[in-house]
Amino acid sequence: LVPFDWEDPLNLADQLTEEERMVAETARAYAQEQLLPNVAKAFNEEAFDPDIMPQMGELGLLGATVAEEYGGAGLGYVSYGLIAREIERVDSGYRSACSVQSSLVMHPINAYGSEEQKRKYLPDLAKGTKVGCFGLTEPDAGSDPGGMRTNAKKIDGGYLLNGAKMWITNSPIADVFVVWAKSEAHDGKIRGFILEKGMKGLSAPQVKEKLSLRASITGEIVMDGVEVPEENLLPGVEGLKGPFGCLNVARYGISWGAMGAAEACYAAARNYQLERKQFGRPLAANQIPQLKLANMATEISLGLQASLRVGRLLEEDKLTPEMISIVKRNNCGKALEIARTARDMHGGNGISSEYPVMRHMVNLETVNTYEGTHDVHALILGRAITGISAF
Ligand code: TGC
Ligand code: FAD
Repeated sequence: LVPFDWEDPLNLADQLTEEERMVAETARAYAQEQLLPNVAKAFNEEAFDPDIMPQMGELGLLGATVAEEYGGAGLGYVSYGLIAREIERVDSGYRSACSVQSSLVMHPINAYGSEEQKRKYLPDLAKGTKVGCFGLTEPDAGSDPGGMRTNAKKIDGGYLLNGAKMWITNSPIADVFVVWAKSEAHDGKIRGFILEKGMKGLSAPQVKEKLSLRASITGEIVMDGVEVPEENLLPGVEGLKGPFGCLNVARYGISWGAMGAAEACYAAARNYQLERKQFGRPLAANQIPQLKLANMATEISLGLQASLRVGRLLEEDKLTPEMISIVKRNNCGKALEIARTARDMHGGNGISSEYPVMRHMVNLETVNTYEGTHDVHALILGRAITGISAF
């Protein structure tokens, strides 16, 4: 009989190719050796280390699925998911930085951009020497991005953008801004624009004092009559399917990432329960903790299997967005539950930043909300199941 591996109960590793295992090992070594030692300080001080993006770029962790001719690594979607899992095992904020750059900035330029745009922006974004952000959400348009107010007016040689985006990962340090706006010249349809740091009228103030995702930097995007040249319009898409196409890939990556955070909490809880003694024996000798650990191992291994299945379908181009809603919603919700349980299993120590569990727990509150809240994904599924839109 093959022995049971508590860290990989359903032997996921056996379902991966040699290349995928190597990608995961590279990402894991980087995350554990370079990110983990500094994360508690970064979280406590609400500081994002700017060296992280070039470090990830150097290892090929940014734009992993983008073709090598544009600076990407030309890998499959399962490799992309494995990278997200390893980075988020350390912190959801670091995975955020990585997935925004890869799925929400490089992906739209790669999928909807002109040849010139791809050659101009993708290589530096892949290296991490340029940082990108994605502006869809607004102060009054979150779950309903179709209600956005940001607009583009046609002017000679380009467009004039006015509006404000809110809760934008990486925006205060971004060089490249992929912004979605209603364009008067295109019958009011939503179009994507590439803005660059330094454009007149563009600013990105930081949102401070977040209680979640503190190792990630978040801000606004304020556009006060920003002149954007014609060649910075993304030519290949119009309508909400533009941003949603990017969200499909990002949400899929998050489904892996959330499981990475859950695995970190499960491992920490197991370790703590084995080491801590109360009533003269390890906590792990009691039935209730064993039940909790069994539930964690079950949810994590099922969640990872589901993400792997969706990743393979994505690679075969056989995917529907509802499948992504299933894994994004399930894995984020389950990870949050696991983090809360792991925090409880650490007793008083669980609230200290010496242990990772409370940091993961508060991070996962955001992960459960962004890229479509838990309930919004239920409604996407409900619409597909019943044929009736509840929005
Ligand atoms: P709806 O009528 O459903 O669709 C409008 C058009 O879009 C198309 N579409 C999709 N296309 C591709 N993929 C998908 N998943 C798509 N979903 C819809 C649809 O076919 C239609 O196309 P067309 O050609 O007919 O116009 O639109 P709706 O307004 O009813 O949408 C409802 C809803 C709830 C599904 C949608 O608005 C939604 O998903 N809301 C959640 C918003 C969200 O996820 N925001 C994320 C912001 S970015 C972010 O959070 C980044 S955090 C990153 C990090 O730090 O990691
Ligand atoms: P709302 O839409 O106002 O929702 C509030 C509550 O109402 C939720 O519980 C929701 O589920 C519920 N609700 C909404 N509509 C319905 C309905 N019809 N039926 C039932 N319940 C409903 N956005 C970007 O564009 N780019 C980014 O990089 C980005 N990064 C982020 C980083 C952080 C740290 C955070 C917190 C958010 C980020 N977001 C980003 C924004 C994120 O996507 C939104 O917060 C999210 O989509 C929810 O929108 P909202 O906050 O306006 O909440």
